[in-house]
Amino acid sequence: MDLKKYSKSNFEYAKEAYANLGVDVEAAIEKTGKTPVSIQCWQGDDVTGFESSSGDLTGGIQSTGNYPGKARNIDELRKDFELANSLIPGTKKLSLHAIYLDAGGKKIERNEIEPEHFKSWVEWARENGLGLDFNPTFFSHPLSASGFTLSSEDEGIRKFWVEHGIKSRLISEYFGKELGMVSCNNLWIPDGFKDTPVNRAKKRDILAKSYDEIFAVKTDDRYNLDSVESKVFGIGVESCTIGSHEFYMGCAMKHNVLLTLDTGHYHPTELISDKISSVLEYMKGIMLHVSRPVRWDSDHVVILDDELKAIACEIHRGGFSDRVHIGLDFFDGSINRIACWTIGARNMEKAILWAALEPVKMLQKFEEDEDYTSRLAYLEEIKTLPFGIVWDEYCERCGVPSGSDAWLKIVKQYESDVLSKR
Ligand code: RNT
Ligand code: ZN
Repeated sequence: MDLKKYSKSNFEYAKEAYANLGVDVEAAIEKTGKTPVSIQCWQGDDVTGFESSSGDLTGGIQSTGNYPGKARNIDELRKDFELANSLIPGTKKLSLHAIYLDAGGKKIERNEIEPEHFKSWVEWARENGLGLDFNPTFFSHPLSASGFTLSSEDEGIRKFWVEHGIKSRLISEYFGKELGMVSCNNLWIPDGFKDTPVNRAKKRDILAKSYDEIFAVKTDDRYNLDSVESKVFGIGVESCTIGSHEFYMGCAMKHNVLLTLDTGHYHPTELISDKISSVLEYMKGIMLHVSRPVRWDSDHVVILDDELKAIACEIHRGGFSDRVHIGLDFFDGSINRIACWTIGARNMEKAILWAALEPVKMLQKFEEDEDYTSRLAYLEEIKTLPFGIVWDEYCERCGVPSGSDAWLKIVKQYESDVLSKR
């Protein structure tokens, strides 16, 4: 798309079209630009990480494809992300996992990680105007090989992972303090059974005890917000996931932490968009892991589909922007990884803008009046409003290319100059 194709007068026309429905386009653009989107660092290297000796990806998750050019070290990952960052509009955070520590090649056990091992990330984030989020890594480790971490019956193993969980909370708090933007610390564990267990309760008791210990350490809510992530099943963990949705509903309530809703972690016909207002009725907040499951939790790149728009609309309609922390979670190794970041994150931004441009007041009034005919009529009509013109304007104001021709050219150039030489 040609950047100059849409003149100011086209934007004025789009503004008018929305204004006719009572929508303030300027306010929508401003709101979108201020809504943080947390982008997962692990898309850049297929969830490998940079521990001194990194092994296979385990825990029932998989990155498939071997597109050339994946980041092999911290420097490459940062350079790659900087490029993606320059192509994505809005306020952004980078979500780090513990395995992305910068320990100068020294072996640091997971239960020994400290803020100092992430100091260079903080400096880099500051230079790049990014916030940070954190994730303890409970997989890809010899002590997770049995399939159990925080729910392990081996007290030594369990304690090791409890310590890891506590350390991660302190690192997240450090991020928030340093960068002046709250950091979310997302706890996901792979624990579960391949085949039908006969003592689910015991494992869940152990897991609950582990969280009691992890959350007994207090952190400052202004800097760190913990979140717990459930899952329905993983590869090799098909019959029982210890940290199920119901388990974490209770856990999040008990410990007053956020609940992470990963869009790939439910049965295929369940909609995350419907869960948002339900969860927020009783809980203080949600962390989203926006992903795209294709037949399973496949973590495909997020596209601008109806459910993505519905998620953003639910946040906007409910006035939940301050309580829903939007994060992405996908990792596709079969196409250019910088393009994955760019496409997925731009789509999330598009959905946020789409939601901000919805004539919520008008639609909600129809519903209040039980005029469901008008509600449906307008929900359909707004699909053909000049959204693309507003999106282009938003991108331009953020100083990023508005069309895929422009950004793709830059990514392809980098691919031939840099990625193809790796
Ligand atoms: C796994 C969870 C988890 C991971 C990341 C890498 O199914 O979604 O969030 O994807 O921590
Ligand atoms: Zn996730």
